[in-house]
Amino acid sequence: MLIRLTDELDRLKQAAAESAAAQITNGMIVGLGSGSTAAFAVQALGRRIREGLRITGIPTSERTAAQARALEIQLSTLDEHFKIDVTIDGADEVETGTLNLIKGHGGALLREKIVAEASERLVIVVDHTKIVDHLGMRESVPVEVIPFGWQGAAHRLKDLGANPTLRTGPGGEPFKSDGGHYILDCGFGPIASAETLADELDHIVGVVEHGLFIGLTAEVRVAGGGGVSVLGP
Ligand code: A5P
Repeated sequence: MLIRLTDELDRLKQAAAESAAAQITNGMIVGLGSGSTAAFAVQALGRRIREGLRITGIPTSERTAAQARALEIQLSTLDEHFKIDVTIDGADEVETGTLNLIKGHGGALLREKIVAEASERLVIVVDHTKIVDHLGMRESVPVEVIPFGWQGAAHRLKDLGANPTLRTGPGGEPFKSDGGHYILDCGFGPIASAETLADELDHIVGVVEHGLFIGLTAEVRVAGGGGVSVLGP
């Protein structure tokens, strides 16, 4: 039963991702997101490139860069292309109405946010289980911190009402992001004002970035039983 459920979710993720990849046209600079849903988009772009599409990709993680290289997608950096036409990425939660996001459960939130900020359009691809009325209802907020003195940042996060948990790897060691930072997963429960919380997180010393993506989303492609629907501002 569990396997069948996973298969169904994968089918939905793929449908959302492929519908976004179909929008990409020749010559575009494309931000390549991270996570299992974004990986379906990268796969679809690889297929379109074999059929003649020409794009330049800006990856949001080492893992996505490796996938893109294997698919022979031409890659570049923000040094060379500071402006990105479209980024296709996944999300952990999407708030209806605002289209604000929680991202970072895959650990790539810092590069994802940098690429999103540099993008003319951020297209989010999700299955319907990611849509929520209020951010924080189901998922914690990942907060990326400098390893030095991370416990101090954890105390400040507790003062804000979170219960920070240091993310660990398979052997129990602290998980390290591509930037060499730690991640504190912070359960806040339903967040009354994501803007206010984002501002508070921005002011904690030692916090590099957090997974609240506010006002960045241009479009969300949501796959459900009835097909892929598009949410816009
Ligand atoms: C990666 O750091 C994340 O922001 C992902 O985009 C997010 O966790 C969604 O991942 P899935 O598509 O695997 O659910």
